[in-house]
Amino acid sequence: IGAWTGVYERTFIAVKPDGVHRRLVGEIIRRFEKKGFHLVGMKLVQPSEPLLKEHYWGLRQKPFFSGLIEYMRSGPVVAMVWQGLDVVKMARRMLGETDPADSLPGTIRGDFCMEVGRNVIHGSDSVKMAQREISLWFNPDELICWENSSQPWRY
Ligand code: 3AN
Repeated sequence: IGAWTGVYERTFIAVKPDGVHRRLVGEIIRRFEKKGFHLVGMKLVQPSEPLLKEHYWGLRQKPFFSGLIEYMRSGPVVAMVWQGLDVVKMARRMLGETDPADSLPGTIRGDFCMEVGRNVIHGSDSVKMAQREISLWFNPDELICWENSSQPWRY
């Protein structure tokens, strides 16, 4: 019963254009599903420049900022919200480090990419950032609220 009564976090995960192009969407979803997290929102989007600039606002001073925005605009992105116990931190561990070279085998970046500028996936780095990113990418009515279901385990 405990597993259903805790306060669940939500995190924002996005398969970046290189991940979509390389057909890694299914593999990534599979990993999050098998871990036990609940998918509460998902869409394929071509992100606009203003959206991406807002998303990466904290990196606006970095020398790679314009290249990052260009890369993120190069194709559709699969935007998702995953929910579960400690999901923000655990998802970051599943992703690996920002630089794939520092990412262990078994992590998504460790298994599927080589370059920091083409690192396949995004995941929120804190609960606060997750809330900000979820509200930036999703409308509330695009998210499913499993807690309100009479049988929350049947999702
Ligand atoms: P993370 O995505 O692991 O949270 P951030 O937030 O520091 O890492 O960086 C956001 C994104 O910016 C990275 N996923 C990567 O695509 C890009 N990036 C970060 N550092 C560099 C870098 N040194 N050169 C090129 N791109 C970078």
